Amino acid sequence: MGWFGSWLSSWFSFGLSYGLSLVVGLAVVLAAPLQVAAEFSLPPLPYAANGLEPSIDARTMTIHHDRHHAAYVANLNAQIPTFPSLASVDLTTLQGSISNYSPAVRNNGGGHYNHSLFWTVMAPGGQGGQPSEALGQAITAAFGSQEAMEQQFNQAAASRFGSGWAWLIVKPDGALAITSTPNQDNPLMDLPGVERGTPILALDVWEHAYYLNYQNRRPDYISAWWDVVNWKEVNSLYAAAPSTKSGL
Ligand code: MN3
Repeated sequence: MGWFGSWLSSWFSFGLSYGLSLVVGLAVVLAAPLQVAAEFSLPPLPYAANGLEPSIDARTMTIHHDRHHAAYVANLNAQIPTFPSLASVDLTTLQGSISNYSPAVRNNGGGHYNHSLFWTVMAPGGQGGQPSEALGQAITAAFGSQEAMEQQFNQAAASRFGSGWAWLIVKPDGALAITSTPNQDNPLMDLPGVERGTPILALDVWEHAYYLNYQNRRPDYISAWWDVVNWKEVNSLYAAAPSTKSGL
């Protein structure tokens, strides 16, 4: 087979594979409406992947969102056939009844809720604003000062052994508290040992959240993270917390 034969044959195989992929693609598109839509979906990052630099680098954000968070969503949806009620429960409501479900729902449902909150309580440096007057007063009442609150939060984040989260929560009595949870648990979960409340600020201290840039220096990550806290969102979450709504 001369050059013309090779040329012809390569175009033929290209045409064949292209044609096949068109057929497969068309079949997927036609079949899609027949499938049950996935109940939970991955929210987009509310800023560019490099928007939180230098506190959190773009590669970490991309892997964290596109792979880790996406996996929690996919694995949670994979539990719907086992727990059909998942298809009609709101993600936040799910946390409060998590004890009714399997460890897979707890880990992946928690992971989906925690990360969905985490992305929103961060903003590019200089865009996060400041604690509102109401939140500032609640912080002073609970901790003595903003600085004291941050120190206590840092301590909770740094001392969480292994993987987990640090939280600023609004307790059922309306007061603020700092707590931490292991793995993908969170303060909304109806589990023994959880200090319960409405999360208004969250920090992921899993190694996947910082290891590429900070390696084992978790305290440096925590310290840099304060520069990208989205206080505007934290203020809204505080105002909307069930136990503070009556004070509005
Ligand atoms: Mn994470």
